[in-house]
Amino acid sequence: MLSDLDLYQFDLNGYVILRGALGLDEVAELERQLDAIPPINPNKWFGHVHRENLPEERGVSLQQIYEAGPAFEKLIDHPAYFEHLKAFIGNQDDFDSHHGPIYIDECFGLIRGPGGFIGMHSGGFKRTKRTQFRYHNHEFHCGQVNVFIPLTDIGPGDGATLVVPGSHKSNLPYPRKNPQSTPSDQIDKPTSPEPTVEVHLKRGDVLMFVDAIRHGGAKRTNPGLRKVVIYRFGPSWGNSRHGYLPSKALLERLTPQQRKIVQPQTYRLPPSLTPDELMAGLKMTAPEGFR
Ligand SMILES: O=C(O)CCC(=O)C(=O)O
Repeated sequence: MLSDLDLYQFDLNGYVILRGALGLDEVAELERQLDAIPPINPNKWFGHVHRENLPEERGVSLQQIYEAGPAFEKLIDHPAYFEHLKAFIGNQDDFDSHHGPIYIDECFGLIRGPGGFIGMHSGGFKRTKRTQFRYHNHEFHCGQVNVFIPLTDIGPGDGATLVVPGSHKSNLPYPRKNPQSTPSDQIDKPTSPEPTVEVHLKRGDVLMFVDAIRHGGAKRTNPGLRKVVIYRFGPSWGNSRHGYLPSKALLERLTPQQRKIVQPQTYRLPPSLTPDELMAGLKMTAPEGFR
């Protein structure tokens, strides 16, 4: 249930934690379906799930995870956060929502072991339009809102998500350079000089944050794996971050509302178009092109 406090905190901090939003049985089922995916090499597919080619410390990212089973399909419009998404992305009754309420531009399962992390990135001062935070005319208009679902408890040493509260509105980068930061701005707790907060979560909690907030993932120092699921939502005129297409089987299984979120656009084609011409019109890339 969307509360005034959720709206206030999301505006103020750039993130909100929905405690106990999912049932533990739902989380267990997500973990079971994730674990059922056999090991995949980078840039390879298992069915319609694709493993990204990430630097090793970022872990194993299994893209198009909504193809991995019914528990993941439910996350497309889960009632625990669906109203939050519509409020944070905004524009529910005008030209911006012409193709539907919202769109998933990326969804993946992410598994990280000891030593894994992702450096701090993003921040309001970067001003990217895709990830922007905006509040205008009594409405949010966010470009990308992330739904972060832990499948394991995440506490100290587990590689928690790091956020700089309020940084989705920042105009300047943090001024003190970290001597240990690499050119690609990779820094990690506890050496990060930025005023980060570690977001500790229990199974069943859901973290929602606007991608414009400065964020990263602390280095995991504990043994074992951190397993999470991340769905990124934006306006229905967005497009897939990596160019993935949902499978026909998935689209057929989904409810009309879910189908619109996975594939908002419907295409108008002239009757004379042959299947060959249609395929030629789609720009295709070899899987190796992905990053
Ligand atoms: O892995 C994490 O905790 C942070 C995730 C992240 O950086 C992102 O979703 O952009």
